[in-house]
Amino acid sequence: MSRLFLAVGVVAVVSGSAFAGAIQSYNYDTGLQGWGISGTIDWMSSGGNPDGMVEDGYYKNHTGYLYKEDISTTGYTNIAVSYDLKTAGGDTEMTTYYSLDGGGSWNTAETLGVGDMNGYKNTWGNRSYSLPGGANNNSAIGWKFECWASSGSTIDLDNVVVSGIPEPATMVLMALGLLGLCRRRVS
Ligand SMILES: [Ca+2]
Repeated sequence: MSRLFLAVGVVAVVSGSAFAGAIQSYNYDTGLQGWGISGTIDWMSSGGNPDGMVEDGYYKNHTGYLYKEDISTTGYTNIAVSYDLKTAGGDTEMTTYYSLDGGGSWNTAETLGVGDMNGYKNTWGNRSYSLPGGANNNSAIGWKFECWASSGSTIDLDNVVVSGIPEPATMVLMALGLLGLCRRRVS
């Protein structure tokens, strides 16, 4: 048994440090990459960080939505979403939502008021949000941006990344594989 615990420990440490990273990445360089839009949001072929991006607003003074409801985190835990944000012009506001059931119900992740959004005026910044445990190993994660930009103002979004680390069950399977190798060597 000691070999099993050793193997589990080694794999867990290696997985947690070396294999954490992007599960899905969306740079919008050549299109929406499966994301849906409604309201005043449009895909733009330039102006992003870099290249293509998604933009809300500009002389529209209404609300736009950018959303995806079928992001899979199967096999991963510690799920987080990060994205690049830039604003321009006057007042803007944005609320982000996550879904654990393919868009059936939405939960507020963050609400960014005018003051928060002004911190991203005319320069790209990055924000990230950690999802709750229900997002682990889930084939139907949803993420939604709700953007409001006053007339003549814009909200730019780029580089949405869903990240995580391999779930424990995956690590244990890898450890059992190592244990099997140890036994073959002994016998
Ligand atoms: Ca881009």
